[in-house]
Amino acid sequence: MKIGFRWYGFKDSITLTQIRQIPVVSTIVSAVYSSPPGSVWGEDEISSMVSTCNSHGLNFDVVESVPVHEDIKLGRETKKIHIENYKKNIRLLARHGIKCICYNFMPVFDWLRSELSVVNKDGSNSLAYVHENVLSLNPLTSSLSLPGWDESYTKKELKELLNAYKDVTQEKLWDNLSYFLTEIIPVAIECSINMAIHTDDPPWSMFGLPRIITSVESVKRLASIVAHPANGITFCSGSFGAEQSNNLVEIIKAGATRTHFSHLRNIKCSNSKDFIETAHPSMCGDLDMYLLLKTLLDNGFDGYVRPDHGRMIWGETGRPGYGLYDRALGATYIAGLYEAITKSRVI
Ligand code: DNO
Repeated sequence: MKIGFRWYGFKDSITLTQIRQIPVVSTIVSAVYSSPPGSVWGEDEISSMVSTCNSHGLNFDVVESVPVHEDIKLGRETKKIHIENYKKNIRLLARHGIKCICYNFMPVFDWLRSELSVVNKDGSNSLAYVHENVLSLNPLTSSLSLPGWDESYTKKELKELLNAYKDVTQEKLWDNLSYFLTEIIPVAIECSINMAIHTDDPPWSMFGLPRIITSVESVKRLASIVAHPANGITFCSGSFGAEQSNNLVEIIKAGATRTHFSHLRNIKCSNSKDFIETAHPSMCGDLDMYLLLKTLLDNGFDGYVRPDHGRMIWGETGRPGYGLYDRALGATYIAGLYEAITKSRVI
């Protein structure tokens, strides 16, 4: 298992020098952010990211994410061009030593929180999700913005896009995902790249848009579309954990041979859908992080892990969820769990 840290590229205010000083982190998780979804990434940029990471004593092994163009998720005829570009990106990234590509299949929006800085008792800030506030949120007028959202759309384009999804049921979205995977997984196999679909975050539909990577059934169904380990998942504890009927241990076991990447973070749920992101340790939230990591390892997990979002602590400000300090604490906590779990096996 290798511990990674997300870095938002050369424009990130958090530097590779800082990341290098987190004692347990060896891998950078990043992406080319200057290319629009659906396009072929610039080889020069990939190569300079790889060499800059290497010169800081880090490896650039995991891409999060190569975004999937909406035309693919919508199953439009133009999907073919974007799928060809996706294949080119897989080949390009493999040539530069990338081992794992994380992606998601959530229509229009990536992860969602309604509150970006809830003040905790200790004075730190957390991201939170309040379902009632989300229900009253209109994506066409809201100014909410989260890292990972494609904000290149005009309001008119966004309206058209939301409209285009009116006929896309969950089943239709599964069909479109199947088509995509059947096309790209053979290329990933040929290039020895593991594809790892991220859990929908949170794992339920919103704004009338379908979401399908939400449960143990989803993991099984995903795995059956192309029966090869390269067709894998990113197990995200905080995303699956937000749905309280999900049994995370069962999900890990079901996805064991397909889990190449794991996002570990903790949450505290306050009613059926509301939750707040907490510090990583088990005692700070509802999730038993020891049990989750132990189940992953006991079931053969040997992929990449990264601390997921962190709170803002010690007066830090920055990209929601992606400050330095709390994520660094998360990384060392994960390393501590890993040491305890693996040593207790041989002693
Ligand atoms: C949230 C992240 C997600 C993730 C994408 C993967 O912080 O885990 O934005 O990167 O959904 O495609």
